[in-house]
Amino acid sequence: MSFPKVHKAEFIKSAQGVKDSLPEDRSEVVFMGRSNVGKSSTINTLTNRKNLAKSSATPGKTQLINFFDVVYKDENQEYPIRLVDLPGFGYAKVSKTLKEAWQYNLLEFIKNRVSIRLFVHLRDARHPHSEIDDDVFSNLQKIVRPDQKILTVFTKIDKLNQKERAALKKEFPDSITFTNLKNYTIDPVHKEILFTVFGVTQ
Ligand SMILES: Nc1nc2c(ncn2[C@@H]2O[C@H](COP(=O)(O)OP(=O)(O)OP(=O)(O)O)[C@@H](O)[C@H]2O)c(=O)[nH]1
Ligand SMILES: [Mg+2]
Repeated sequence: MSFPKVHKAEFIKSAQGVKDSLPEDRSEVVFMGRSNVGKSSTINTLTNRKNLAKSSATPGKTQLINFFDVVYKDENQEYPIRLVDLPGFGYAKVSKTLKEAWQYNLLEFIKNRVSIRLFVHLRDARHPHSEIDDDVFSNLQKIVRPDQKILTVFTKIDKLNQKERAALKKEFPDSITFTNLKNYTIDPVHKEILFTVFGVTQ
């Protein structure tokens, strides 16, 4: 049997918070991380689509919660999931009021949404000890439920040399190291999604 592949991917909706989000009718994989770390790009790489999620060199591009419905498929079966692109945290150029409103909305969202099964925490491979990411990770650990998992993905490893990549892997053995540039495989992330949500192994 071959491993399930992305068969369909479509943008469904943008929301501001819990209230205007989609009904919780599909298992969700949430992408979170600092602004500009590569959340939207990673969703595009995963779905093999150039512009499904809007990515930009300007931090703060994603300002709403964006939902994408994705269907994996193998010979026998379809595996429907939902990918959720969250606004990045740590973006300095918005007003304090807007920042606080976002933080409140995002926290409400990740805490209360029962459909979330996997938190993908993206971190910049060049700054593996960033304090804000350490805070996010420990706060996630406090709220994660038994049916949920946190996956750390280090992005932008194209910016590291071989020695630095090996050191990163050694220090964070449970993480996935990855780049959206060049032909680097994103299969480990697909595998983690399919295993966590559907128990698919292979
Ligand atoms: N070198 C390198 N650049 C990347 C990688 N992934 C994304 N980028 C670039 O980083 C910038 C930000 O990428 P986005 O995917 O928009 O980042 P984001 O986390 O969605 O940002 P916000 O929506 O602002 O929170 C873009 O210029 C991307 O082309 C990567 O793996 N390596
Ligand atoms: Mg984005």
